[in-house]
Amino acid sequence: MTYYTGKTEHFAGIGKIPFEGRKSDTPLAYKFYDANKVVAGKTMAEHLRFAVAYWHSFCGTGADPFGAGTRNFSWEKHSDPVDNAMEKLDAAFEFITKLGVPYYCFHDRDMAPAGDTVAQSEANLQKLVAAAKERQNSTGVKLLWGTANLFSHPKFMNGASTNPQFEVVAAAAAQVKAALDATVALGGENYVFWGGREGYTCLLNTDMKQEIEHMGRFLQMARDYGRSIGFKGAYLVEPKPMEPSKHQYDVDAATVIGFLKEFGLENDFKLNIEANHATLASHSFTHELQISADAGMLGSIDANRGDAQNGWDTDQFPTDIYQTTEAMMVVLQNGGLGSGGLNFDAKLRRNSTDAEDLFLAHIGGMDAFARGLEIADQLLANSALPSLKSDRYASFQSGNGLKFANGEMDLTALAALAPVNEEMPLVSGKQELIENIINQYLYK
Ligand code: XUL
Ligand code: CO
Repeated sequence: MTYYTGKTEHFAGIGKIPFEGRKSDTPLAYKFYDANKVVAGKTMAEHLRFAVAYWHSFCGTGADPFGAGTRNFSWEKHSDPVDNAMEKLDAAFEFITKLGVPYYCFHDRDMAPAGDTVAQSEANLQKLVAAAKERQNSTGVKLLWGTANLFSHPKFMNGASTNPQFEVVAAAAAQVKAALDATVALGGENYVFWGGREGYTCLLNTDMKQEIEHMGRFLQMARDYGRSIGFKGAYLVEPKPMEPSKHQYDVDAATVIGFLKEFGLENDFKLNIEANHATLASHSFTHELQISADAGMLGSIDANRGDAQNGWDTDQFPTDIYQTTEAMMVVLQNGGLGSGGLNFDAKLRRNSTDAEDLFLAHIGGMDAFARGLEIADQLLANSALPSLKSDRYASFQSGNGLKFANGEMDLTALAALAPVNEEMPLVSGKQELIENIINQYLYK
């Protein structure tokens, strides 16, 4: 992949990021992410399928409730917002190709500004999609997923598909339809639904049953429309328990899996698991991945991290190799992510204001996952970890244990097999041994 520049080089002075290995002290070089290195039969690029998030990387100014943005975008220099969007697209492809990442993802409104009418908004999006398609073709960069922003505009203050006002539900449909068209036009491999305001701020004025039924119906309609225009990829729901709503219906992976099954969506939909959403739901990232994998519904990952002292969604770039190792063990045991990948739904800190900071953040995140992949592979292939887990269940592998597991006995038969004495020999969980082995492999 050679890097792309439009008329202006927006990240001037920064070239293509090379792989230099762990001994390198060059900040703008990969230490662990070697795209072509083979691990467990596949290249790192094939395992990790990294994607750059359009919204944080090219739209997030660093503004927060207490202060204005701190990042200045060199492409924001035109009077027409569509011209700014076109130049932002150039900057995005320059960044993505310099970084050497194979995928990107976007919300409709990240890429193209809304117009005054629905028709104008759709025309803006189509113009940008045509330009994005050209840049995809000339660089080989691909679209991991598209989505619609159904949470920023004031009309979505009470939700999109779950809004108590029918007109807003219809407006959400127009946006999702156009975003599905855009995703298909760009060969997107997945389509994401994150229900940012699909929930409530006050239960006393909310008919939860009706709202959740509307959400199910809406997703069925979106699925059918996407299939009718040739979308063959996976639909993904991204769980998050709260923020911006007090309560979001897609609380966590287990809740979403139950919801998808209730509405007959389980064959078309999988889950997009975000690390910081997992912790916001009082789960670990690994827990959410494992629940999804166990249901055969692990679709894709929004790779980021929270802050242990903060309760909210800080969307920081992942750096913790212990976490990425645990995550990649689940992914490897799942046989990969299928059409999914690892999207950096992460933003720079507000005081990271140098042009190179966006590169450094992604390099760190990619290296953390690449190293996690290597360690996970070694743990699964060479350590006692897999057998320490399966040995705990050895008593269900034959005899009465197997009969029980296969549903071949009733409670009376099971009770008759109880050991005579209340005291019995117990099998250790070996947690400390497992934790010691992981630490040993982290530094091997
Ligand atoms: C918000 C979030 C979204 C989704 C896509 O917390 O994660 O950016 O990933 O809408
Ligand atoms: Co996300």
